[in-house]
Amino acid sequence: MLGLPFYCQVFQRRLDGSVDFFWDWSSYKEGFGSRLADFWLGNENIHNLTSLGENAQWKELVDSDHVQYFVKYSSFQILAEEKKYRLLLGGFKDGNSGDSMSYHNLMGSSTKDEDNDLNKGDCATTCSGGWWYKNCYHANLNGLYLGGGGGGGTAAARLAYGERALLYL
Ligand SMILES: [Ca+2]
Repeated sequence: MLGLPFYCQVFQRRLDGSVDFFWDWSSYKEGFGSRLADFWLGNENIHNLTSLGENAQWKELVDSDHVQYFVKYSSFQILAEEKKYRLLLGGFKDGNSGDSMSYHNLMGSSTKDEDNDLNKGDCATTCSGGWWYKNCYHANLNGLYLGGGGGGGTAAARLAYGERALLYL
């Protein structure tokens, strides 16, 4: 299980794969799933949270084969919808998983009905998620849920798969 202090603001959780994460733009905007189980808080909510919180940090816990990987970035903001919920990530600060998110910095969000990536194709559809895809990803925590058994290789590579994960401020 992934545990964390109660005062953290969780904006993504995937523990049991009970919730489908392959949704369209409006679903990623509003959020989906259950706070009691797996969910995405919603890009609009995350935008509001991170634009108010000047000290917002991206923190990530991933459980792969029952090994926990943690990574933290010094700051985290996503811009408004008219900026396509662009990701502004500060520097890699701490963690045992390697840096797989910096690759996604400055990208707009992409969903299966809105392609804002740099790939000739459509990463969100190819990779079955909604994310700040580039060409396409180093981390894909909203992609297909593999239940902690997928990935393999290095910790950073494991983060590219849908493992048990928590993203929080
Ligand atoms: Ca594209």
